[in-house]
Amino acid sequence: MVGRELRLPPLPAGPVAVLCGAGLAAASGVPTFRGPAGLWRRHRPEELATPAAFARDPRLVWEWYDWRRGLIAGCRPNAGHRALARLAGSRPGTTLISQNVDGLQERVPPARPLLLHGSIWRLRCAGGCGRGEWEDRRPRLPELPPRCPDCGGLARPAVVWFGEGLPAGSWRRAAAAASACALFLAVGTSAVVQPAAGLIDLARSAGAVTIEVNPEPTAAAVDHRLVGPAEEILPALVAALV
Ligand code: BV8
Ligand code: ZN
Repeated sequence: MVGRELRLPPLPAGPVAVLCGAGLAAASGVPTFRGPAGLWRRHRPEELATPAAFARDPRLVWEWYDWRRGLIAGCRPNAGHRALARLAGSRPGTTLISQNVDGLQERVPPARPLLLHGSIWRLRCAGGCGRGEWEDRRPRLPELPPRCPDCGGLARPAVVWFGEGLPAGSWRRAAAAASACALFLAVGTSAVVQPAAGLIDLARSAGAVTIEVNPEPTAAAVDHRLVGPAEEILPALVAALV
């Protein structure tokens, strides 16, 4: 912590679960959803990240994702991602749970976060021809909207849109981790989007110590708030946890 000593609350022994939000990637240059830079051509994410928006104008939705993919391709993991990777690699029983689709945490081994909302680097067939998801890491796609290689129908980003259910396996494992942890960290999330934000309450009701890491206090009911940027707080917090 440059200039300011970080005062940490008592940290329990036992498993740790971490819920990561867009704020974790802010220092890498990825715009958050509800921050000033969250707008694209005057559209809010909640308007574009929906099945209805895609059905209405798949090209517009794909232009937004293609722009984000191009932007994220130029971003690198930051000290916050590296601290969480250190935690995952050094403290047994650590579970990283991410709402982010940017793929940045996955670039810092050994962290393999549970992806609640999918990945912007994966696509799937929107026509339901049965082809499984596939990865495409090209920063800008040659054709918008992209097509399914098997049936030639529309492809869609393999992310969870508003109104869609979360991947059952990831959700089940995330809820299990939140219910069994001794310490739950909510990092860089406005704790607005459900059911992800509900993991904080689940952990707290199961007896975990809950800590929020965010420059802006949120409405989340937590035991402690470490007010500041994740890229500064997490290295010091993880040093006290491993
Ligand atoms: C579901 C993938 C049911 C896409 C995302 C009314 C109508 C319809 C639905 C609802 C409704 N009311 C509630 C709902 C449910 C809805 C919801 O929660 N809506 C919200 C807006 C109220 N949820 C859903 O629809 C979910 N599905 O409920 O389905 C169902 C069940 C079974 C079967 C069928 C259906 C699906 C939600 C998933 C949506 N997809 N992403 C894409 O990315 O394109 S959500 C999106 O928001 C991102 O994933 C993002 O990560 C996530 C959460 O946002 P945050 O991460 O918290 O980011 P945010 O910008 O909000 O905040 C950033 C924070 O960082 C701030 O607090 C800031 O202070 C802080 N920060 C800034 N800098 C830093 C920092 N912190 C630390 N360090 C820094 N340096
Ligand atoms: Zn197909």
